[in-house]
Amino acid sequence: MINKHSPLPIYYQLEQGIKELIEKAQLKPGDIIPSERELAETYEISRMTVRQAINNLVNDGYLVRKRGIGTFVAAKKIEQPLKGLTSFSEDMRARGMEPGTKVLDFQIIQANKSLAEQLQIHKGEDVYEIQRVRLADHLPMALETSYLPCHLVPGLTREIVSGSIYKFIENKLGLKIKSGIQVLEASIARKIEAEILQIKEGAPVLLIQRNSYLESGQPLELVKSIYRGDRYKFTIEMER
Ligand code: 16G
Repeated sequence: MINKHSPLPIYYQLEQGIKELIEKAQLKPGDIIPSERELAETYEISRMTVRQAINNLVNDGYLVRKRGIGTFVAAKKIEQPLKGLTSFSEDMRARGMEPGTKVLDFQIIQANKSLAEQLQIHKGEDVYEIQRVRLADHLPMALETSYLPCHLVPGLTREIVSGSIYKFIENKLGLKIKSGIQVLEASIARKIEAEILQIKEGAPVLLIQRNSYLESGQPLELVKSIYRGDRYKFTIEMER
């Protein structure tokens, strides 16, 4: 796994080597990794170098450290195709996982200038502001803040948003959510976000903004989400 004559740093070679074993399923989720000392002895490298490789793999979500027990191969990341305009609840169910939602905030606010522009409504109009933690099999995956014009989604309650908003809009209101634009950006978790998502402050996250539209072209929602970088990866299918 390690070539001391390679121009690549040793920590990097070890990191790539372990990653490859995980990707080839020679190391499986839940498997324990040899200790720092054992790895250092096996490859005749320093413990500092081993620690650097392991730290990077922990940050990237390939390994998890359990204090006092050891370091283990993490559960596989959720691979989300960026294709259909699906909801979180649908995505999780499609994978056989149980979607969950913790509502942190549900209130009606008056749109400021920028919100009014994005939702194509007048400044001061009522908008739902909803903050939810989205869970998969009881584990927090994303923190989502949604804004929807009240007049488009009458009767929305805290109880409804603890389930699926899209289901309510489509099945109860009979509206068709037609299209969306999504922007993805890399970032790191701030303290409060890290606490909510149960990750370390400074851990990598993906910021996603979705603007979605009804058949009429009217903007339905503006959603800003923070996804755990250690649990999620996104795939895009392309043709040429
Ligand atoms: C997804 C959408 C979000 C939408 C939500 C509805 C992304 C990045 N965001 O989380 O825009 O509001 O699904 O989910 O995919 P729900 O129907 O389960 O409430």
